[in-house]
Amino acid sequence: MNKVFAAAALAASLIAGAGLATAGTTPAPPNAYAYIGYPNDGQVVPAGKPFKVWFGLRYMGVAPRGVKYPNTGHHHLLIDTDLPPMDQEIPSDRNHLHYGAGETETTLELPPGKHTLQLLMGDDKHIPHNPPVYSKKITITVK
Ligand SMILES: [Cu+2]
Repeated sequence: MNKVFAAAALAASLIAGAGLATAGTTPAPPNAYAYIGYPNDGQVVPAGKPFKVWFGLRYMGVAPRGVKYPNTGHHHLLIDTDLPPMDQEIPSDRNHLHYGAGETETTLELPPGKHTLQLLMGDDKHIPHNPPVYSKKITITVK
């Protein structure tokens, strides 16, 4: 086999492999994006008091879990954690909250200190879309 061709084939298979590992199979509009409408990045919220978190989403819709409808998904709020693997079901634990009823806001109470919040959309099976739709990670201080 021609060496150049072999190298190109290897590169192509590596790219295909990387593509598979970085997203689920449900398509999302390429311009869709999520954002946290409240609180703001760097905001200080009072301790011992629940606060609202607003989920923002553009160019995509919200549907409850289990509902497969084009260009929709449901919100997940990631607290004090990084993005999970993009080709697997989003974990469900105290750091990964699912809003499977189609909620677009929630009320949180967090212990004093710095915390990070980030939104990640999931499809009907809680798997991120392709391309994945997630917000910027913000940091807030509870005190
Ligand atoms: Cu979910």
